[in-house]
Amino acid sequence: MIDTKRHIEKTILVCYSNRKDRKHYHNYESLYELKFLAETAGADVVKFFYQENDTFDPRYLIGKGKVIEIANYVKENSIDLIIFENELSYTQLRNLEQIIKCKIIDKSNLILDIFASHARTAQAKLQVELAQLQYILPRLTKQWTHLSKQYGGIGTKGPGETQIETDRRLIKKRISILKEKLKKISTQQKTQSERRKNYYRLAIVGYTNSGKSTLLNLITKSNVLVENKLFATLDSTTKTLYVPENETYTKVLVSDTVGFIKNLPHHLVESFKSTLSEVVESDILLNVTDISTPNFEEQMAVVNDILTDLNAYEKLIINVFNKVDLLENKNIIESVKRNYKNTVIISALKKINIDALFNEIMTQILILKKRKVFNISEQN
Ligand SMILES: Nc1nc2c(ncn2[C@@H]2O[C@H](COP(=O)(O)OP(=O)(O)OP(=O)(O)O)[C@@H](O)[C@H]2O)c(=O)[nH]1
Ligand SMILES: [Mg+2]
Repeated sequence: MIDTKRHIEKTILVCYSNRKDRKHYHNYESLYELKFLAETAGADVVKFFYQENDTFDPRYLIGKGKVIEIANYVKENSIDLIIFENELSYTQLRNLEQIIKCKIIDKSNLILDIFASHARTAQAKLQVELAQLQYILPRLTKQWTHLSKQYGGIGTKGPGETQIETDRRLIKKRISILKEKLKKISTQQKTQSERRKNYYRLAIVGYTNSGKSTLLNLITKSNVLVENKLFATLDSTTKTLYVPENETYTKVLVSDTVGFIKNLPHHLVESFKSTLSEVVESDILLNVTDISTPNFEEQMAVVNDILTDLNAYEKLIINVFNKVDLLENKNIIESVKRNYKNTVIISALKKINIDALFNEIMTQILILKKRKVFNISEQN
């Protein structure tokens, strides 16, 4: 029988941290998230390399000694793939590959790969292809093309096999075609969103794997894909929720959205802006955080930055702290209640405290209704 399973790549992870530069400071914990990402893409992670200092070596990013240490490890342990937490310039990549005889990719490349394999709808596929081409364009060299042909697996998927990337001109042309196509889809979506204007709209946002889709399924009795993987959801799905109010119901449209992550590649955020229009057009955001993660506050900061970038930070926000069933240190509950507004602490999986969430949604809708009445009377 033919073994159709793809060769699982034996992988090591490398993270460089600069103590003097906040933007390039990464703690050791970052490697665990990178490991989860790599495993989501099907890699077998066997070792971490972490280096922290005050000045980076522009030739390799990490120090030469570290490069040699990694090169020896790769040779002795038959490593197939190295993934860097940090973004590498073309020159650094080339210099590293001259010493370490192994395929090297960075986190942006890895995330693009995961997005490529999770994209289902035409829009998501176009968005991912656009982001991939924009990533490849400045890195396009003989060596890259050579690598993409030579290796299968992580870091070489997507438009890799075609001849496209051998020619910058063709890539640029393809980029403009993709942009045109995406523009058309986004015009169609605008018509759709006009129709939705009569309803209150709620968008579920948050860090990847925080439980957004689980929550959508629970509150709207739906069945969208839930997985213990990063970026299970790439497209926004919209479902209807009827929120009880006195004797009647208020119809609310609820959208699930793509999750966020630290250092999400810039091109990817740009390409996904039309998918994220759900966030921009919504009235209320359900900001879902996995409270059981030790670095949940760091994750919230990442989400806040992206919301600010989308101009969505001023919206009514309900801070939903999820996975309370996994939380060991219960003191954290009191501290989040103190530190954040409009807080609900739930478990979407174990259905804990969901009534409180509905109450909070209703409270926010009443605030919106009052605002609307106020705006109308102001205009008259
Ligand atoms: N223990 C526990 N697990 C949960 C809870 N909510 C979600 N999960 C699990 O967390 C994992 C991720 O859930 P999803 O709903 O797919 O998360 P998501 O935020 O939509 O993830 P992406 O779409 O990948 O960004 C799944 O394995 C869920 O079963 C919860 O309240 N408690
Ligand atoms: Mg999801």
